[in-house]
Amino acid sequence: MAGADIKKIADYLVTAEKEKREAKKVTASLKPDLSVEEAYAIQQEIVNMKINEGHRIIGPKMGLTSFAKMKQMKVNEPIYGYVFDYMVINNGGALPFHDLIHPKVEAEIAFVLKEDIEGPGVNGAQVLAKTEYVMPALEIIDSRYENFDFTLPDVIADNASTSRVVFGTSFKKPEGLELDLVGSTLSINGEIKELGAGAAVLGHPAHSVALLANMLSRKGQKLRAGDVILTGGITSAVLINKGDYVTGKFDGLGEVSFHVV
Ligand code: OOG
Ligand code: MG
Repeated sequence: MAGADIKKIADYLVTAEKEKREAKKVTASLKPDLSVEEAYAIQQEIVNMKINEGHRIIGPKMGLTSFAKMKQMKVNEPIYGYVFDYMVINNGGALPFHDLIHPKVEAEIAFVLKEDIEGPGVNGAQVLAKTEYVMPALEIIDSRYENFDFTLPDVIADNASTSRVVFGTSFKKPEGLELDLVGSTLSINGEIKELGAGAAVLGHPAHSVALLANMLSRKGQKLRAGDVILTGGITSAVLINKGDYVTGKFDGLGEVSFHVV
């Protein structure tokens, strides 16, 4: 795929994000035979554009890590994208609905690394040994595509639907925690909409970070000390609306909330 075409599709997706409107998926007409490799090249171009605009990466994120989502998408490997500083909303803070297209929320566990992690061959135990702390998070995904209707390459090109994130303000050392057994509920206006356990994420959220390190190693990249990593939704994503109060509760890790205004 020519550099000019990669740039054109990256522009198309960044414009949809900025103009807060749905776009037709890339494989609908712009590039019907888009490959996973080409999709990551488009994602990289989007990342470069954001960095050139002065935004800073806070860390990579994993997506489609739950067996339910992988089955739904008919894929057997998760995807990754990048979270930027402008996407972070304070715990208990406000999410302006008009900033987004058709946002959904999902409960996740985030890792903060104290050491670099370089694949291949990384496992969950090695990840835990290099983790400074873990914290609860709510990720707000906002696919730029109509009705969240996309193929695997489409969603990779769209930076894995990454849009906003709220991190909890209680940090826990991973030692002694059983993150696979951490139960989590996702409530909107006091009503539980989704629930699950950490094991929904590839059996254990640390496996997600390990797989991310191994996937990045194929490109000669690694995870870095200080990276804040979203490991993927424990729950399915739920549509949110103006006026909603959203709360995620995580056994032993604390609570995260925000208000859609
Ligand atoms: C892709 C993003 C998925 C997750 O945690 O699984 C994701 C999507 O479903 O739009 O962030
Ligand atoms: Mg997610």
